[in-house]
Amino acid sequence: MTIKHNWTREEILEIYNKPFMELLYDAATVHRIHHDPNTVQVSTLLSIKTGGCPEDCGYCPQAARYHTNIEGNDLMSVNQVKAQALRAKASGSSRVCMGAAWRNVKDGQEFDQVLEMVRTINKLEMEVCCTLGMITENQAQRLAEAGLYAYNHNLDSSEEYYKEVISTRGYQDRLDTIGNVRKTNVTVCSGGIIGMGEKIEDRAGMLVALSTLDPQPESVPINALVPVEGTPLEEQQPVSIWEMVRMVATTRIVMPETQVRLSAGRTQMSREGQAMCFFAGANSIFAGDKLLTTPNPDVNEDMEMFRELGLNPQKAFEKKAQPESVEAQDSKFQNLGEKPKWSRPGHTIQKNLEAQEKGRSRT
Ligand code: SAM
Ligand code: DTB
Ligand code: SF4
Repeated sequence: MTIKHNWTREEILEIYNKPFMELLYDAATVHRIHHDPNTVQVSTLLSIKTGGCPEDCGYCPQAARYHTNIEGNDLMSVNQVKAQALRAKASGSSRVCMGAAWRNVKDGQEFDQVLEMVRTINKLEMEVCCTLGMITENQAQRLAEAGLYAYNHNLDSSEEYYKEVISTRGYQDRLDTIGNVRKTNVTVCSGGIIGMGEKIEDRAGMLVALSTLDPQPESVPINALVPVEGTPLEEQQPVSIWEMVRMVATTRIVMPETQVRLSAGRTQMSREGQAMCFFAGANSIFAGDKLLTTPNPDVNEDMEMFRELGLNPQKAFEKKAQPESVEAQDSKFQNLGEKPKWSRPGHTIQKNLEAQEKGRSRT
C-alpha cells in the first residue's frame, strides 16, 4: 500500500476539523487496515540523567534556568539501568526508553557508558530507545552498532511555533538529527506536544513536517503538556480529551503505518478517554508510575484497563528484527571527538525570560 508523503496543512486541517464521529470512524478504519486494533506497544521511560539541562525549552521541568522542584541526578550506572530494565520487563514492557537532559551528545566517557547501557538492555531481549538530544551521524552509527532499536527526537510543534517556545536551538537541528538517525538501521521516533498555546494550524504544521519525511517515523508520540510549576508554561490550561482524540486520529490518518504513542498527560485522562484514543489509532503507551520527572498512571491500573478493553501488549521485535550488539572493542566506529556546531538562534522569548528571572529570585 502506498503511503502519501505530500500532505499539506490545508488537507490535514480538513481532517482534524471533521465532524467528530466521522473523524473517529475514518481513523479507526485506517487503523484496522494497517494494525491489529487489539495490540498496544508498551514502553517504559527511564531518566538516566535528570535535570540541569542548559536549554530553554519552555515546557521542560529539566531546564536548569527555571528552578523547578525536581531532583537532579548524574548519569546512572549500567547496573542501575539493568535493574530498572528488568523491572520494566517483568511488568510487561517490551521497550525501555532512556532519556537524558542533554542539549546534544558529546563524545567521551558518558556516551561510552550510554552505549554500554544499550548493549545491556538489548541483551535482555528488549527494544532499546534513547532520547539524548542532538546527535551526529557518527554518534547515530555508534548507537546503532551497540544495538539501539529506536531514537526519540521530537519536533514538538510547527516550525513557526517552535520559535515561541525554545530559543537555544533551531528546528533544522532537530530535522538534521532525525536525518542522521535515518542513515542507520535505527528506527525514528518523533512527535510533539499539544497544549502549549499553539493554534490548531501549528498542530497541522507539525504533522506536515512529520508526515512528509520519507520514510515516515516508525513511531510518533503525542504528548499533552504537563504544566510544571516554575516553567514558562506553568499556567497553560490542560488540553481537552476531544483535542487529544482529534490529534491522535489525524496522526493515524496521515501516518497509517506509524505507531502512535499516547504519551504524557494520561494521568488527566479517564479510561473512557484513553479508550477513545485507542479506537482512534493510538497503539502505544508509556507505562510506569513516572514519565521522566512527572507522574504517570500506576502500572497495575494500566494493566486493568488493558483487561477491560481486551488489549494485549505487543511483544518485543514484532515489527522489526532485534539488532545485534557489537562489543566496544570490536566497534568499527570510533570516538571522533567531534565538536558539531548546532545552532543557537538566541531570539527573545518573553515568557522564558520571565520564568528564568523568577527562578533566579527564588534561589
Ligand atoms: N533532552 C532531549 C531532547 O530534548 O530531545 C531528550 C529529553 S526531552 C525531556 C524529550 C521530550 O519530552 C521533549 O521533546 C518533549 O516532547 C517531552 N516533554 C518534556 N517536558 C514535557 C512536559 N512538561 N509535558 C509534555 N512533554 C514534555
Ligand atoms: C516523549 O515524546 N515523551 C516522553 C519521551 N518522549 C521521552 C517524555 C515526556 C516527559 C514529560 C515530562 C517529564 O516527565 O519530565
Ligand atoms: Fe533539555 Fe530536552 Fe528538557 Fe529541552 S526538553 S530542557 S533539551 S531535557
